Amino acid sequence: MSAMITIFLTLTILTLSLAHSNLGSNTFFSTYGPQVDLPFTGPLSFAHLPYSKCLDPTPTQAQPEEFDVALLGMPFDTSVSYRPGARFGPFGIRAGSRRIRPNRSWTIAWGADPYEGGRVLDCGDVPVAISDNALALAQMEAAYTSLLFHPTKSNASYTSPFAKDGLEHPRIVTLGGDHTVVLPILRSLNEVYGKVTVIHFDSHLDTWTPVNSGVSNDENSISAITHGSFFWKAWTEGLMTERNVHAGIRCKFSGPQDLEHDSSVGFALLTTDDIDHLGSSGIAALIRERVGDGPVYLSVDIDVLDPAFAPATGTPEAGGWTVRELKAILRGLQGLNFVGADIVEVAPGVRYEWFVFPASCDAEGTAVIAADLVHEFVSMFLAQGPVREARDTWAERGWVTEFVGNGNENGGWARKWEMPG
Ligand SMILES: [Mn+2]
Repeated sequence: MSAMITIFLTLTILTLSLAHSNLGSNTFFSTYGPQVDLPFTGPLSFAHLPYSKCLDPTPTQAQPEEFDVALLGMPFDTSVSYRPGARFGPFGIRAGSRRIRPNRSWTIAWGADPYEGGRVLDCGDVPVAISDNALALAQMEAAYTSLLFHPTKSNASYTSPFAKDGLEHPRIVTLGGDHTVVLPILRSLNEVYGKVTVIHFDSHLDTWTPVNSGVSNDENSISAITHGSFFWKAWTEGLMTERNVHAGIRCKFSGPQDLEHDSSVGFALLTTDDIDHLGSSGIAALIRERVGDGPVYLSVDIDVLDPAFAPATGTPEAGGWTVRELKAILRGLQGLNFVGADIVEVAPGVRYEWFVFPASCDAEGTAVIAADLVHEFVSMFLAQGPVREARDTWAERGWVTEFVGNGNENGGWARKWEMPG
């Protein structure tokens, strides 16, 4: 019996090696070229970027150990006031990014592909404790700090002018997770930059005190730290300047005293409805004026958008901005001194249709939007110049553009593009 097995194994090995040697030069590579990722193939990293477990002493991928921008998932959702599920945010955002790829990410607005040159790396997720929030916060802070002190890839000096040690530190785009993840992030940033100014897109204030909002009667307890109180906590710890700003606020309050308290912890406020008077550019201009030229941290809660666009989130609020409006405002912030950014409260698990009918479900739509916003953050962080319009690109290429106005002094809004014949 064992002789038969030996013969069988020998024949099998012979057959396999013959099959291999018969390939000759007729390999997949020689016939079809590199093993590229299609939108629907490959392992799950953000935008098909290289993926590395950057928190390990020996990263899983030997090659891309240096980066200028890192993506880091924080799948933490155990301090929410309503629906949990944001622990699936990093997975969902990566899945929503599948149609973004290096070499297929050039946009008119930025005039560049931010993934060109290998400066962006997906560093995976922080393994967070699921039954101990104090431990989870410590883990997220340690992870963020580990990446902050990672060497950068290029010689550019985006962050060194603001760093206490005068060195260049990478910028991290965090994939949440519920909004509480910003507290360990601000604690970590404080080590490098001191106080930072926060630009906070959200339908909610997130500055509520735990006692007044009824989530805890002990301000010093870990139970006091939730996704609705973390900015209050960050303020008490001296992590933020007095020039912070909320944009897109429209939730329901306990009364005007919530707004007074918000103002007392360093925030100014732009409501969702302000866009009707100011427009996207007016909103961006006020934000810029407010935050000034120091180090700025950008935090975007997906629920700043209307639930018509992004329903897969834990505490949806009706009457929000469109994706296009939010992107226009974000682009208006180009040139500020961002030291980091996040997209939080993406909870694709809220709608389980993802796995049943992905083409039309709410979870996928929300995740596609979140991934697109991450692409905007990365593009803005690595942009070489101001945001562009199509006519800038056409002009560079020698193509003719013509304004067709309505004759008034504003010159008219319709534009006629004459393509080369
Ligand atoms: Mn919110």
